[in-house]
Amino acid sequence: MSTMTLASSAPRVIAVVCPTYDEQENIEEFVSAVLAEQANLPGDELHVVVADAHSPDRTQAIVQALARTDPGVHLVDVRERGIGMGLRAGFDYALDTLHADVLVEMDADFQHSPADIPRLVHALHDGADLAVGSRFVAGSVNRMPLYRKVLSAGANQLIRVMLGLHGVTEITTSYRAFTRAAYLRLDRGSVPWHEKSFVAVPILLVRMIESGAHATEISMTMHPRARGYSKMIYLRYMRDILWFGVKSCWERLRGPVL
Ligand SMILES: Nc1nc2c(ncn2[C@@H]2O[C@H](COP(=O)(O)OP(=O)(O)OP(=O)(O)O)[C@@H](O)[C@H]2O)c(=O)[nH]1
Ligand SMILES: [Mg+2]
Repeated sequence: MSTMTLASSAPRVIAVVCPTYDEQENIEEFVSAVLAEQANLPGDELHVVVADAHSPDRTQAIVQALARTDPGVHLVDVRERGIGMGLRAGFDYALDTLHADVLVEMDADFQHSPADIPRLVHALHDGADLAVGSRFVAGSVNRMPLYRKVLSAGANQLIRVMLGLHGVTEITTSYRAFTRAAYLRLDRGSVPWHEKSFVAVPILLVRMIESGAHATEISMTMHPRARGYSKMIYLRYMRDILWFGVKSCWERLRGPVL
């Protein structure tokens, strides 16, 4: 388990990394909702890193304008599409430029509630390497439509069984916090950042746990998207996640393939 023992006066730098593509309807309100959580994280220094895939809408212009007046706001212009590429570029920026102690990974469309950030971060301060927001633990509220609840419950259960993953109940939602050390310990070459479906999100979590991260889960509130449009391509994601599950299951039983 990593420790975050720093000089007592040094604030811990918390970087909330959110990948975006065409989020002009959400981004300004989202950034200020995240930064408002600074009030609930005394002793920490909160930053928001928007890792935008060169959106054709006004997302970048809005973030640039915010960054000009607020040193806690950062824009990373990610030239390649895919949520994985956004996450990787955002994490790199947070580590290299902000020297972040903690990385928080979340969506920028208010499906993940900024109000849950302090509990994710506190779980790390209490000793975990990795805190996972889960819709499947006591206290969680899931306001998604029924078909989405069924899909996510099915995908999570299937992957857990195929991988023999017992420590966590939530693999697919991109709402987590982890220490700098846990991220650096991960074999980053084993995460398919370039995949255009969202499969990098579950695989990142699995690889982090495989690399020895001590994980804990916290309850979360999940909302349906209220503004903007979804970039999720369900069939592709389901195909990729199933393939990952089958490959991992095979490797567990027979040794590495492909
Ligand atoms: N950098 C980057 N971010 C992306 C890309 N595609 C989606 N995102 C962001 O990733 C987050 C999740 O994408 P969503 O479209 O909300 O996917 P979802 O939450 O599974 O689907 P909905 O429930 O319908 O919203 C959002 O913040 C998006 O703006 C991409 O290609 N690159
Ligand atoms: Mg969404």
